[in-house]
Formats: sequence, C-alpha cells, structure tokens
Amino acid sequence: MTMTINRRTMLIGTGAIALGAAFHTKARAAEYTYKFANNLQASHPLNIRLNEATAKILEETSGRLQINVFPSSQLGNDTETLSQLRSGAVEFFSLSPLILSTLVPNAAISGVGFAFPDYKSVWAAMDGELGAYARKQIEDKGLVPMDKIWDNGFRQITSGSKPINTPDDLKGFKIRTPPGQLWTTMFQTLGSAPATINFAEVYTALSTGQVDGQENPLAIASTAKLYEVQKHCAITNHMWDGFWFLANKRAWENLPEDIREVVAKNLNAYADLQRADTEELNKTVRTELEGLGMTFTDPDPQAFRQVLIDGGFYAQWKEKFGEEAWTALEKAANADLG
Ligand code: X2X
Repeated sequence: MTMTINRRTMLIGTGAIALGAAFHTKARAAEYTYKFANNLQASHPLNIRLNEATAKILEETSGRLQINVFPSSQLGNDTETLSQLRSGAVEFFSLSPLILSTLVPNAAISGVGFAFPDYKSVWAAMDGELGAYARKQIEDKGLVPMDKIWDNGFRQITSGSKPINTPDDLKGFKIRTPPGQLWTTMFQTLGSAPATINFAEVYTALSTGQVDGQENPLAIASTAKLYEVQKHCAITNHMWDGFWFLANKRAWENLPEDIREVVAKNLNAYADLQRADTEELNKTVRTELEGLGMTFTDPDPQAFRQVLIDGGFYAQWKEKFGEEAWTALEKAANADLG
C-alpha cells in the first residue's frame, strides 16, 4: 500500500518532468545519424529486414544511433555510392561481392559461375573460410564488412525478344551485366554481348531497348517490376550473389564500442532472417511472374557450364584469383572447378 502511494505520488510529482524528458528524447537528434544506401526496392526482403534491424539498433542504443535507410539507389548508383562509402559521405552500403571487386579484386571469388550447387553450400562457404578470406580482402582496402553476408540469390537470365533454351541462344545477345569484370568475361565467354550498366539504370535500359536482357534473381525481377519490360526467363542458376554489409571505417570507429556491438549483432542476426525470406521468395515468385505474363524455360545448366569450360573461363579466372582464393573456393564448393 505504502509502496503504491509512494509510487503514485512520485509519478504525479515527476509527471511534468517525465513528459518534458520524453518530448526531449523524441525531438532530440540522435547522437549519431548515419546513412545506409542500397540499390534494391523498399519491398525487397533486404530492405524489409534492414528496416527492422535499424529500428532495433535505435532502440537498443537508447536512441543514440539512428541509421536512415535509402533504398532504390536514391543516393546514387552503385559505382557512385561505393565512392561515397569510401569518402564517408555514406556510412553504410550493401554491395555485391562482384561489384565490390572493382575495388577489391578477389572479393568476387564467391561469384564464379556455377560454383555452388545449392544454398546449403553457399552459407557454409560464406559463413566459413571463403567468407573470412573475402572479408580480409575487404578490410585490407579500408572498409569494414559485417560478418554475415545477406542474400541476393541465384541469378537467372531474362529477355525481351526470345526465350533462352540453350547456350546458342545467347550468341550475340545484348545483355546488361552489373559493373564487375567477372560478369563481363562470363557473358563474353558465353558468346553474348554484355553491356555494363548500374542497377539504377536497368529498368530504363530494358524499356528503351538499349539491351535485350539482364540477369538477376527472381526476387528482383518481381520487386523491381522487371516483368513489365521482360517477357522470358531462363532458370539458369548461373551464379549465386549476395550483399556484403559495409561500413566506412572512420564512421565505424567513431562509434563507441558498445554501439558497434549492437550494430554488428543486429545486422548479423537479421541476415539470417533475410536469407530465409529471400530464399523463399526466389522459390515461390515464379508463379507470380507467370501470372504477370512471363514465360519460363528450364535449360540444362551443364550446357552453359561446358561452354565456359571450353572457352577457358575457369582457367583464366583461376590465374587471376590466384592459388589461395581458388583453392578456398574449390574447397567450399567441394568441386574441381578446373
Ligand atoms: O545490379 C544488380 O543486378 C543486382 C541488384 O543484382 C546487384 O546489386 C548485383
């Protein structure tokens, strides 16, 4: 009873102050306000889970760190945003290992064509030695990668003019590929005519006919509405792709240790949820895309892989990546890649 009265009295007594404090907390800018840029639509699982993670980070740092997410390349295309990340104009950025290879050449190792047969081997590799190798390469270039890579998915080829059934159908095919030498060489070896275009410009490039096709996981064909400008899709699963979560080093080190821990803990924990969502979406969205008018083909991936072998793709990249990276990849993929 006494307790209740005391507490009640106290609450009444401090009511005005408490209200003032609450208002103050709301109105006050966070101690640290950071930007997180990415190239995906707000509806993609990456952004949905990232928004949950940043809300959690705000809460667990008692409002000290506010991370504002900028989806859809709002702050610039990937090439521009990578330089902003390096200069510190942007504090966080999620980027494909292959695009990152424009700065960190061997980060692309996880994107070698047809290396991973399934998600199980992908996550074992990226949470294991291959991922650790890539993160070390990234750190050596002065960026801070979070431990867990987020999922983009296995990539499929879409086209506007014709269905792709065999590697022959790729001969002379004008296809958009993201910035990154591995992509360009892969599609050149397949006999097509790749054009390097940032994701921010892909929808326009397809709708104006600058290119006839592109390649991306189905979750992106859906969330970026590529079905509006692409008619066909070939399930090639020609490479797995993910998003390293990267921080500018100075911005990262400016955060007190306890805040850094909260950020890393949450971005890594939400990676697991995002991986599950994206894998599920990539599996189920085909039906939705068919409903929206896309037609699908299921070519034999081995045929495409053989063209890459015969064209010296693996031999060339084994030499470029070097023994250490290549051995790590073969070990992770449990395969002799040539
Ligand atoms: O640019 C692409 O195609 C995308 C969205 O998949 C990447 O970020 C690599």
